[in-house]
Amino acid sequence: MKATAKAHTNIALIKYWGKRDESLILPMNNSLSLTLDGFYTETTVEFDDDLTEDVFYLNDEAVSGGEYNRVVSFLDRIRKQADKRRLHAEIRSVNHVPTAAGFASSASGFAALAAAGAKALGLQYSSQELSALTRQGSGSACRSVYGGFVEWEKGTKADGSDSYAVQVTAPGHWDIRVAAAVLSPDAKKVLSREGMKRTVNTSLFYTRWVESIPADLAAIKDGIMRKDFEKVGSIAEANCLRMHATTLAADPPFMYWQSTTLLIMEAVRAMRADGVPAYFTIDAGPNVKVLYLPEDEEAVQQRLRSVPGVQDVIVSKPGQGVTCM
Ligand code: 2P0
Repeated sequence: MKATAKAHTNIALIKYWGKRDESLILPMNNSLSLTLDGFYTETTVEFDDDLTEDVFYLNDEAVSGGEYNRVVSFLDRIRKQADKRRLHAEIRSVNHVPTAAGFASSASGFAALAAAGAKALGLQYSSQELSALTRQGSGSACRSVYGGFVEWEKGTKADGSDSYAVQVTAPGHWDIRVAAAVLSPDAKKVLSREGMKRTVNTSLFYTRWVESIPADLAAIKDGIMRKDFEKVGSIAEANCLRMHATTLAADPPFMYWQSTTLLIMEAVRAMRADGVPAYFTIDAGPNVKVLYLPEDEEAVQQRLRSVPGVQDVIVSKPGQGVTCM
């Protein structure tokens, strides 16, 4: 009754932003991501008849409070499916992130937890079923079940059974790179869960955001198939800006960017003006990820490291999907 799994995080190029069902984690829109090899979580789940409650260690430290409760509720879903409701587990998770700068991701965490938890209880899931289960821990995590470019299909059913991710292309399809520029490790002021809820409920731009997704998705998938880097990068950058625009039009308004975030955005645009194709994308925080081609690795790294306030730059290639050991 013990299993270990490894999952990589992913960066959305078409963002998931807003839920239609908060409890089942069903999104308002499809999203599309690239799984990254530079950041991953390894999780071991061991069920034990002698335990009277779950215990959860993250990077060797016991976790309690909200984070612990979220893991326990998610394990409850797996226990229910295995009809082992009273069986408790020791969960040990290690985040392999090359810096302590707030890059730990719920995506790799819940994908590894779902795979290890299900395997430890002997549940045999297809990737699609595992993705739908993982989604219920954290939305973006359902995309980390697969490597390469991945689309999360929002689905239309009320029970969420048709809301899961599918692979668009395998990691070997196209060697593009993502540089993560690390800013100050300040805690997020508005967590993504709360931020998306406020945006759905109050943002003047939210309807237009949802309406803009199908065209972006069709165009970016065409760009991925043809390996048209400028097309993929420019759509990703525009989609990111639109997501952040919805937060500016929320009530009360909020923004995730810091001054260094803007400096990096300017540096990326300056690189393009100098003939280096590079595009940025930003999630629910100040850190910036930059898409570029392998031949521009040195130029991009140098430019990003020269921006005041950038503490580190971590490079990723397309990563693999979740694996069990
Ligand atoms: C994404 N983000 O597509 C978007 C872009 C942040 C900005 O998914 O509430 O941790 O657990 O489903 O997946 C972050 O939100 O939220 C996120 P929950 P999650 O990657």
